[in-house]
Amino acid sequence: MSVKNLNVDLAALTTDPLSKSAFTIKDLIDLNDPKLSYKLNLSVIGFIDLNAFFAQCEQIRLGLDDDAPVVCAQWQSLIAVSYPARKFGINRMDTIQSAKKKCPKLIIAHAAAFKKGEDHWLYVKGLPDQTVYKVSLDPYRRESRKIIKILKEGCDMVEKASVDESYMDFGRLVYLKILSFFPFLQDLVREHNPDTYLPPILKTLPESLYWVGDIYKTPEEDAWFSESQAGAEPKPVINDWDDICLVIGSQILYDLRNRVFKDLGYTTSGGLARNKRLAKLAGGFIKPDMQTIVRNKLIYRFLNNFELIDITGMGGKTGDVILSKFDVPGDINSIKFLREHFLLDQLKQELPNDHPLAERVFNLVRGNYIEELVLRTSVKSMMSRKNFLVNAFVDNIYDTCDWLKVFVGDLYSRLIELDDENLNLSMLQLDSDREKGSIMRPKTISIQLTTSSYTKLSKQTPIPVSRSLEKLRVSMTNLTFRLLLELLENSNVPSLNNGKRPRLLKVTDSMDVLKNYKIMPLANLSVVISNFVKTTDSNLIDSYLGNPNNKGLLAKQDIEKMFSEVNTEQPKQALPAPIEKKSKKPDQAYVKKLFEDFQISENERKEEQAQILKSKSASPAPQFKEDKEYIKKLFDEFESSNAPVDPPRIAPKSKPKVDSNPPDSNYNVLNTLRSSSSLSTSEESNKSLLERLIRTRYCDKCHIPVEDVFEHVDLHYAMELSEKLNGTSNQNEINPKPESNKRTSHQNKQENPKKKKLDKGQTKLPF
Ligand code: DCP
Ligand code: CA
Repeated sequence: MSVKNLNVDLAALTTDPLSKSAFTIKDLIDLNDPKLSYKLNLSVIGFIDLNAFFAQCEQIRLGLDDDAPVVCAQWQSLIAVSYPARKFGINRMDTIQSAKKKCPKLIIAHAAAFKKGEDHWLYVKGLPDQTVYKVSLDPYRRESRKIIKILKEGCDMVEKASVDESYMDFGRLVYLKILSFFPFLQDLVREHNPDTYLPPILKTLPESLYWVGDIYKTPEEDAWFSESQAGAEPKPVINDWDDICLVIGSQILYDLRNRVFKDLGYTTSGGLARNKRLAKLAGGFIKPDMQTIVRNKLIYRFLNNFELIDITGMGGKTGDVILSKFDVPGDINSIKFLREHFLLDQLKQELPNDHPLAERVFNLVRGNYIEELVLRTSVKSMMSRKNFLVNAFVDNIYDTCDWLKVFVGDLYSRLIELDDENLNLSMLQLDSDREKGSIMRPKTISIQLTTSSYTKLSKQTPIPVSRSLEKLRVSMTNLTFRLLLELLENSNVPSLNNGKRPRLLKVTDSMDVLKNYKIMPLANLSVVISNFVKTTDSNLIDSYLGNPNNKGLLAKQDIEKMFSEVNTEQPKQALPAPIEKKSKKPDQAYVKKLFEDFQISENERKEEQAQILKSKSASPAPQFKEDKEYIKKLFDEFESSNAPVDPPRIAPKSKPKVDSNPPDSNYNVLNTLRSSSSLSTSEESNKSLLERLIRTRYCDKCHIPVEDVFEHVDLHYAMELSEKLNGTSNQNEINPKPESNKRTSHQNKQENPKKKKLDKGQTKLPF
């Protein structure tokens, strides 16, 4: 049901009561218990997804009409495409140029950005210069927070699943409403005979009970529509109390979506079903500005619109392995096939080492996979990073410090957001186990950098825990500067600091001196805060190493002061952590693992990209369709440079912890291998590949668009290495799989009805 064009059908519901209800008094009462309400047959879980979220944010910020073709850009790439723009065949794989060709009147709103040296973001007129700006997602996170606040005001259990997606457990709301619609249920609840069955539903239901949204229908309901009532909407039949719970849920869901629209102007798509996975599939079923409801009796039929790989968690290698392992024929619906041909024991037999996966598949294909709502995600780390363009590598201390300031500003905004989330959660979502007013603070800060010759270096130090975010910001700024200088001083990369000792820098040094203080060009730089600890009002240690009165931001001229602080002796606890010694000799097993990691992730990504590219070339203006899993993965990668992330997924174990020791201990395996002479030719070629990638974001070796250029070049190194170690070429394996092997969802089923069977072992890795 659209929030823009309200057209609610108030006609009485069509009922066909079962002679005996399938639900007991206990089932009903359990709806009122948040610890149980998500896993019942009467459960009512809502899902809300913002339509073209970043593009909508920009449309509203700029005061544009709803039908304006707006896109949100990050440099030359599109990160969100409004629905009016999608009508021109524009999608996220377009560049600004290709999108403009499709729609000359396209409105391009570039995301906000931090300017080098500034600790706050702003909107730049036109397209910002990538060499001096770093994109900020803060405006979208702010809007996201406002939306979540509205949802939490209307519902006691809200899980924020991503920047624009939320799950809600409507258990309590439904329980209260059902008792008020049907007062006789109150007596039954009071009598408390939990195992007694509920009476059959009434033939005539209260007038104020009506469906809101698009109800997924039975074949009979659909037939009724096409044969006898052409032109009129069929009335989905209500049989039992679970249907009534969903009717009530559909009203609640609509009400929440409507509040978001009325208060903030955003349209959303909603889904309603008895668990999270189903609700999410329902939410994506009709977009934009609609909601889809899946009744329990329709779950199998509804699921048959999707393929296994459409379900969250089954999109990558896991889904492919299952399809191949169970010989799912390419031309048969995979969910239906698995449901009809395999019982749990058979699935377990085929997956002897992974019974939990067997159970998951068993339940997923039956729409019976139950997950609790996650109300608070524990943050592990946050990273702020910038990849520098090849012609604008940072090569002096002054500029490096300017970027560090940007990163600290970025992390600071995200810490504010984190506090906001934690404090709001404590206030709105009452839970006896939860500590009130608890906030999270990082205990460790590190800087990480990659030089233009691919050497990765990092150094970390503890951060004094402070409740005041202002103090924390000043600490973070001081510490990153100090870490940088220590890293330069102790670096085993001879040219990193041009052989000079940074500590020779003096307070009195002018900006010119700092600017002229050349270091080896940096290809990327990041600041990571980690080791978050939960802290409350009572147990805060408000220690601060700097001047307690210094609340202000650090202006450019403060850099001198920082150098002065850096030059003073550091307290003991700020010394770097001990280094993990690493053998200089490449460890084959390790490299194998490293390569497998690359292979898995890259293959998944390339398959998806190739599929999208192919569908683009097959039809000049294809109906917009994106694989949510793939997009989420891209988004995660995107977030790795902009939002809280886990440590980078490339060779995490090999990350040099602190690079202040003798040369042999500090390089990661890839770097060690790269520096071996046998790879020097390919190193050259990969360097020029990197330059091309940075310019074009398109790999002319693999013929695919590339998001993370450094990671992609690493893949090529790993490929060459694997070839060298094994004496075989892996080129075939990294090429995207033929499209015919990829399954399609309901949205593009008609475009690609023919599905081929996966070859057994196709996902096998080259080692
Ligand atoms: N996002 C991004 N980069 C990506 C994917 C997403 O920056 N590769 C951002 C922009 C999106 C937002 O995340 O607006 C939400 O992502 P969705 O996948 O939900 O996509 P949209 O909201 O843009 O579109 P839809 O209406 O299809 O949900
Ligand atoms: Ca969305």
